[in-house]
Formats: sequence, C-alpha cells, structure tokens
Amino acid sequence: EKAKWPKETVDLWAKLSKKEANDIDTIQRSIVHHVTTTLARAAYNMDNFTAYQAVALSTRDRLISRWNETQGQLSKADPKRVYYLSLEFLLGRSMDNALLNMGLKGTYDKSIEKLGFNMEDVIESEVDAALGNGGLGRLAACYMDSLATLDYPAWGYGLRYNYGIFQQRIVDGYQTEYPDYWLNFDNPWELPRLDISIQIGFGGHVQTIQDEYGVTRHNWVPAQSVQAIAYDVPIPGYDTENCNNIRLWRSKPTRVFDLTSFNEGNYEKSVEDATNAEKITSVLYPNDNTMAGKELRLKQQYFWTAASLHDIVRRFKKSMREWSDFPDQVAIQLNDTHPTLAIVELQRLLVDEEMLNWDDAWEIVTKTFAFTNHTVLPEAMEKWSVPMFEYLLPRHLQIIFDINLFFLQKVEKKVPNDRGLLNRMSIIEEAQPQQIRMAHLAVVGSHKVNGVAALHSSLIKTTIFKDFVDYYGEEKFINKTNGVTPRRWLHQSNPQLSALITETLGSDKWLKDLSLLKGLAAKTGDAAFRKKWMAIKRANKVRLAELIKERCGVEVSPDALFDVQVKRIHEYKRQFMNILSVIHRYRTIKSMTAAQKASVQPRVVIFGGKAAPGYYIAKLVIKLINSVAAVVNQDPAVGDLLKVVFIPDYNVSVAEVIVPASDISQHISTAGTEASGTSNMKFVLNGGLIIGTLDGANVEILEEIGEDNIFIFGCMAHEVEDLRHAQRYRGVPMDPALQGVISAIEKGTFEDPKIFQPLISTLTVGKDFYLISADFASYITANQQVDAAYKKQDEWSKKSILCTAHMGKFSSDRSVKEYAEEIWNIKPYSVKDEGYM
Ligand code: GL4
Repeated sequence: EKAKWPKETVDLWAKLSKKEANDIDTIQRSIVHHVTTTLARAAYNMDNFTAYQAVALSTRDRLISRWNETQGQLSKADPKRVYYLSLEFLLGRSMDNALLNMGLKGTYDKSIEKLGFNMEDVIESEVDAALGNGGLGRLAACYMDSLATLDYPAWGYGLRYNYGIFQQRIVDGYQTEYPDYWLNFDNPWELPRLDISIQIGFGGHVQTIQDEYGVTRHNWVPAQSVQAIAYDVPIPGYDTENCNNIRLWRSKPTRVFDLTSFNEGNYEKSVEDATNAEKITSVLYPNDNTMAGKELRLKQQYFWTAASLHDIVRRFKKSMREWSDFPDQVAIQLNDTHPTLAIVELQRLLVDEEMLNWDDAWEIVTKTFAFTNHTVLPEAMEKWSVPMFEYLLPRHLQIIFDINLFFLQKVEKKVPNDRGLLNRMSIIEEAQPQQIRMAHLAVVGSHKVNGVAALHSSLIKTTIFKDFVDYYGEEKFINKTNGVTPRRWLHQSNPQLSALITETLGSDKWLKDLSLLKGLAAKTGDAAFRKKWMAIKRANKVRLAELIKERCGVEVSPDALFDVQVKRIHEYKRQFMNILSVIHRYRTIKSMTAAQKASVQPRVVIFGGKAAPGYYIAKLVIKLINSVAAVVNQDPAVGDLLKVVFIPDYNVSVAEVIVPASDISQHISTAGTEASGTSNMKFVLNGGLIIGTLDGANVEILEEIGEDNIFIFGCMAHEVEDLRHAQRYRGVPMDPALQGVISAIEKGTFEDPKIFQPLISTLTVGKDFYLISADFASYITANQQVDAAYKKQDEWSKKSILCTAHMGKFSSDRSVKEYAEEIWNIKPYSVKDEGYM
C-alpha cells in the first residue's frame, strides 16, 4: 500500500508522526486535551481521579510511541528474544513508574501543579494491577523492568484476569475477601489488540491417520473452541528508549457459538458455553505456595500457553527460517510449573501440524525451554489427575505418555533394573487415579533448571530433583538468585533516600549499576550524613504512621522501633511465632516495675498479608494478631512501649509505603522452606535491618552485609529433619517461654480461647512441623539483641547505611543478566530514537 503513495502523502505522514515534545507547555496541552475530549470533562468538574486519568492518558501516549518504535525496530532486526511465561505479573501501579523510567516525572509534576493538582494526590487515584499472589508474581514484574532497562528483547506472556488477588478487609478481627474488579474504569496501561485473536481448542478426540509415507499421524479434533484476545501492557525501561511488552490474553467466546450445541438446536446451551468461555480468564487463583487442582485452573494454563506459543511460532515463521533455527531465535522461560504445558503444546505443533519427526521436534523443544522452580513445599507441587486431563486435552495426554515412555527408556538404559528409580522419576505418578507430575515434565522438557537462591538451588538438587541430577548431571541444575528493581523499590518508593544517595555518590548511575552503592560505606563515619540518613527514615515512618492511623485507627509513635512482617500468611513463614513472641513481650512488660519499664525499647509491631481464602489455619493467625492487638493497644500498663497493628489489604502500593519505613523486618521461615524471599532485599536496600533465619536469600544477604548488620537465629536447614524426628519420636518438651504464652492464650487473655484451639494444636509436641518451639528461645534472644542495638542510635545508623551500601548484588538487573547470558543466550538490542511516534 505504502509503496503506492505519492511522495507528498509519505511526507505528510512523516511530518505528522513526529514525536510530541516533552516541554511543560506540550504536556499541559496533552493533559487538557484528554480532559476535554477523551474524558469529556472541563476544569470545573474535575477531581483528583479525573486528573489521574488525564495524566495517565498523556503518559500512555508517550509510552505507546516508544513501544511502537521498539517493536518496529525489533521486527526488522529480528534478534533472539526471550519469552517469560508467567501466570502472575504483580505490577502494582504504573503511572509513577512510567514517568520516572521515561525521565518525565519532574516535568509532569510541574505541569499538573500549574493546572491546580498535586502529583502525590493524583498518583493515589490509581488502582493496583494485582495480577499475582506474592513474591513469584512480583518477581516477574521486577524482571520485566530489568529486561527493558537492560535493552533485552523480551516479552512477557500472561493472563488478563478480570479479578486480581482479592481485596482483604478485616471484620471482627477476621479476614474477609472482596472481589478486586480492577477494570471498573478503563485501564489506560493496556492496548487492546482486538485484531489479534487465536482459537484455542478443548476436549474432543484424536484421529489417527496414516500419511502418504505410511507414517502414523495424529490429529486432534477439539469439541469446543475459545478465542484468545491480546492485550498489550507496555513496559518502559529506565533511562532508555526501549519499551518491552507483556501480552495478556483474555478469553472470549468464538463468534460462531459452540457448533455441537448450536447444530443440535440447543440455543440455551450454546449461550451457556459462551459464558463458560469468558470464565477462563475471569479470576486469579488466590493461592501462594499451594496447588488448587481445579479444572478451571488447568483450562487457564492450557488457554494461556497455547495462545502464547501460537503467537511465538507465528512471529518466528515470519522470518522464513528453518525449524532447527527455532532455539536460536526463541528462548522460553517457565515461571514455575504453571506454564509447563507449553512444552507439550510445542511438541504437538511441531509433530502434528508441522510434520517434524518426534526426535527432531523434541530436540528443538528442549533447547527452547528453561524452568525456574520457586518452592519445595510438597503442597505446592502441581499434579493433574489423568482422567480430568484426558477429558480436556486428549492429544496432549498421549504426548505426555510418549515423552515419559522415551524418557524412562533412557533412564532404564543408563540405570538398568531399578523399578524404584523409574517409579520415582516417572512423569506419571501411579496413584488412584494416576497423576501427572508437572515438575518432572518441566525438568525433562527443559535444558536448564534453576532455583531462586543459593540455598534453595542446592536443596532442590538433594531433594525433589535428586534423581534427575544423578541422571542428567550437575550442569543442568543451576542457581539464579532473585533480585528486585532498585527503580521501583528505592528510587520511586523512597525518593528522599534516592536523592541523598545520588547527591552523595555524585551521580545517579547507581540506579543502573547497583554495585555503586558500596560508595556509601565510606560515609558511616560522617555524623552529618548519618543525621540526614536517619531523618529520612523518620520521615518515612511518619508517613507510615499516618497510613496506620487511617487504616487501623491506631496512633503509633514514629520514635518507636518499627518492626514489620508483611508477606502472604502461611504456616511456614511463621507469623504465628512472631505474634507468640509479641505476647511474650507483652507479658514481660506487664510483669515489670515502673523503673524496669523505663528501660524498655518501645516497639510497634506491624503485620500485613493475605491468607488464601481456604487456608483455615492461616486465617486464624490473622484473627489472633487482631485479638492480641485489641488487648495490647488499649492496655494503659503498656502505653507506647508496645503497639500491634494488622494493616489490611497489603499490596504493592502499600508495600511502597511500608518498605522505606521499617527499622527491622522479619524473615523468619523455618530453615529450608522459603525459596528466596524478595522483600528481605527491598527492606535492606532501604536501610532497614532484618531479623531472620538462615533461609532463602537471607543467607546471601548475610554474606554481603556481614553478621554485625543482621540478626540471625534459629536452626539451619540441614538440622530440620533431625529436629522433626526428635520431636516426634523423643517427645522433646515445649519451650518453657512458649508454654507460658500458650497458657496465657488458653486462660482467655485474648478473647475466647476456644477460637484459637486449632491453632494451638499445631504446636502439640510431635506435631510442631515448622519448629516454632525449637526456634523460640533463640528468636526471643535475637529480638532482645534488636532492642539493645536500636538503643545505640549512632551504631544503628551505621548499620543501616552499611545495609544499603552492600545490596548491589540484589538488583534484578544482575539476576536478569545472568539468565540472559547463561540460560537464554540473548543480547541487548538498543532502540534508536528516530524521533517518530
Ligand atoms: C515463591 C517463594 O515462596 C519465594 O520465597 C520466592 O522469593 C518467590 C520468587 O522466587 O517465589 N514461590 C512461590 S510458589 N511463591 C513465592 O513467592
């Protein structure tokens, strides 16, 4: 078409598609333009929300032009790309981040101030994009930020849920869940690509045919089909023109209703089928570290992986290369086992539709995929029942059985006559009914398997994947320690500290090379610097105190030690142990004389986090925290020495207020259970000290910041098994301090003790699986050390500075670079600013 245009038409397009300037006047015009046209409002009927919408739309225009430029240039250059398949992207808010990354924040601040609005208030109008549960989903978001910042050609693929993680409200101390209908108002951070629509099949049967060469071919004839519609979310890098993409799929009924029902004249049934199609991307499953096992979840997984692979293959085919080049053009990272069906789908496409032979296809598949494991908890291991699977995906089941057969034949060849080994390694678990072990399938179908922190990566080699390490060798199993983006988790959420760091280091280069923070270490001897450092911490605490007042109705002093535990509520994370120690502290204070009380370090204990709606024990922990808070906070004998709050509806934007404001935070999982943790990194990066076990990334944080700047307690991962054994078979008695705390609960100090009986039962001797009793004494001691250290404010400020100074390793830039170089084999591609939209 374009080739036919006369020169004047071509020139006109070139003239009119020049990028808009980014001066205040142009930006103000673009904001007012959106107010008066897109939003159909005027100055007299505007509020902060309208201002937010207009600023968002104006920001979006600039984002989209970068997105377009990036995708256009990448299409031409066609470098190898990585595709990050994740069922969760916990992005939080976008506007502040987009403006900062594009270097436009200052200009927009000024632009809207002159229009009568204040940026901080306007930002508060944005709802979080909460398409994730916790650490796993937030990690995917941090990785997308780093990939764009480092100019890597990368796309994320996920689902566009209508409902993100539920909203949590606390009613009578109990968690209640409300739907998170985040798309209530238009979402300016996505581009609907209604033209990109892919048919996804379910159910039906498999035809077997002999082709003209006498080869048996399989043809899947699905019974139903659903449409996948693409929605693109632009991800701008920091200080670069590059803008990557997350493509989220939405399910819709196919235009022609389900043929079977329709042809049968069953109109109602065909409308019902259409509604069912829309259900697929309706809701995010709200479980973290546990498997739901629902049919709809399996449908989500296939819908998403099939649509994504179809898209990836279509893009590859445009370049007219040989199939054997596929792994040189495409790397696919599996974020946990959720996208493991992609392995099977690619094998199916290559064998059934592209007519490759099985072995050639399988080589392409295994060179393409790599798999990240994020947990060792048995309840989180994904398994699908064979009968349910067969009903939804009959051809995929056949392929899985074939993959398994060929795999086990090779194992048998290498290690003959070991039935036990074959049983353990099989992708199919011989249970009633049989189960598909997704982790085994992911390992067999990938060329690299990684854990997310050094300890976790070595643990998976000796536990869940031990047999696979023996079979494939060590090289396939590697570590990629998690990281967090310093743009969102310091620059954006702690602007004052970011400014002080930039001023001190003489430039803002640290935002792209976090190792430069080590330059701060020289400043610990500078009293004036320490004062500034601590003043910023205090200002952040004041801000958090305001949020606590607003959300919990509790007044807390910013001069107290702020002690934070915010994360999903799970037994292995031991919020229960934390609140038990708070009860211990309360009892201790109550037993003191006035003189003794004078030397107590005042503390505000802050909790936050969601429990899975079906996780009864976790929900009881929330209730206990609130019951303890109710008693402690109004006890005049305690006053400001101890306050306890549970901040409802913990999410990314609340974390952005909490993280910069903590003095100490708690990362106290039973050793060997928390794969990495990433909030530990965020807190330390912001000069917050941590108290923790030798678990996950705590181990590496200790290595980096040194033992003087961290409070470590509790048993080690390798001791856990023996401790559990001893407890079960030798009846180790309960820790006496813990016994005292339990008695206090049982005496009814905090509401009707009957409520908490099921929780207390988890501590019964022999049953205390997470070893709360075994670790209790050392936990109390570590907390006393925290109090003592905090009293020496000068020393504390030095520790705080050294924490930040030594966090360079934990930038997600470092993690992503390692993945790119050691797993994906991709190179950065920097987009040139050609000045066009
Ligand atoms: C998790 C781990 O529990 C957490 O330790 C880790 O930091 C995170 C990202 O690797 O992955 N695994 C699951 S499941 N949910 C998580 O948050």
